[in-house]
Amino acid sequence: MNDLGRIEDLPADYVQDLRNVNLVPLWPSLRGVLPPKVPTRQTQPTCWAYKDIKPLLLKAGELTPIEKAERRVLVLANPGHGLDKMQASAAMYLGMQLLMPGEWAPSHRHTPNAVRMVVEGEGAWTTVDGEKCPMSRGDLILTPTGLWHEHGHDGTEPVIWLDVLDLPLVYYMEASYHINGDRQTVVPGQGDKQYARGGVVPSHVFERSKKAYPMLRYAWKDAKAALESLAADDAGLEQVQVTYTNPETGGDAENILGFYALMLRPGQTLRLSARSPAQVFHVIEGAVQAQIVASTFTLAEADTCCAPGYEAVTLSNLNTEQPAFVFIADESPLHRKLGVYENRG
Ligand code: GTQ
Repeated sequence: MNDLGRIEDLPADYVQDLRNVNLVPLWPSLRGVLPPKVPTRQTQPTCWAYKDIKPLLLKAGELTPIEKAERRVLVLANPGHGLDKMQASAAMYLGMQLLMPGEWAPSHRHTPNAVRMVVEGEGAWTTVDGEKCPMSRGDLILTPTGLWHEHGHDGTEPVIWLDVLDLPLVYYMEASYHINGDRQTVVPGQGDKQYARGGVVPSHVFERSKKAYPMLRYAWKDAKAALESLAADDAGLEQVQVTYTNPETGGDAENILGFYALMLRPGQTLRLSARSPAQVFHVIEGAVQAQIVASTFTLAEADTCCAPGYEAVTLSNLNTEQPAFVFIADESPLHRKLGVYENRG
């Protein structure tokens, strides 16, 4: 119930007098911008099936040459925000990108942060800040704010990956722009080789790396091995999950969005508490049911769904013999930095 005065309660000529000098009364809109107890969320539980995306993306490969697209991407848009806004949530953008054999997506850099989660195909690479990162299924590759990046493909089959960017937030901040560049010179050295084991980091002549992003590629084989080791170490551990971190600082891998890999034990049902950040779930291996508010999604491999913030999510591994593996992206680093992070249990 809105107990406050409405705009219609005011004389129309008074409202017009206000508007003529760029003023508006707060009280008719106060409950809209500060609703009681729970925020208004436009983010709707939404699921995107890979079986729907893949043929349409391959069709885009026929319809639009890479030179005409720069990045050949179909955006996973949340209808709650309006499809044209190209948002999965308030701060997250999702896209499925296709690179055909021999194609090259030219070098550029931009203010939004991105990551890529490789879905299908071998032989592609992304060069980030001079480091050539090979792309295999399940690998996570960072292209943080301001770093040059370009994609190429030396293989024989189409390569498809999921892009996750904080573009909606950076755009809303009126801080989103890009710069095009020349093909990068690849420099020797790979962060994932230098930081091959947790707990031991390179001491370059007793100076620790000053790179803001010392590790750009997180191989799936390593993240999966970490999850399996974590699960085996403690059979009672309910949430078998790892966070993709910056190995020098131990903090989140990027500044705005958080990235995690979750293992669901065979047949496991896991309730994730209601926290303020919105989340995205993408199945790397297995079959998973996701219950989000009033929606129940059955996710096969490479399927993706999103959940609004302030809602609990229940994930179930539909296979009783094999574990399932889920990539999660969320808005936690942003919420924590802004001091609005909540866990409501
Ligand atoms: O690959 O650099 O999905 O710049 C959107 C913007 C991918 C990219 C996207 C981009 C990229």
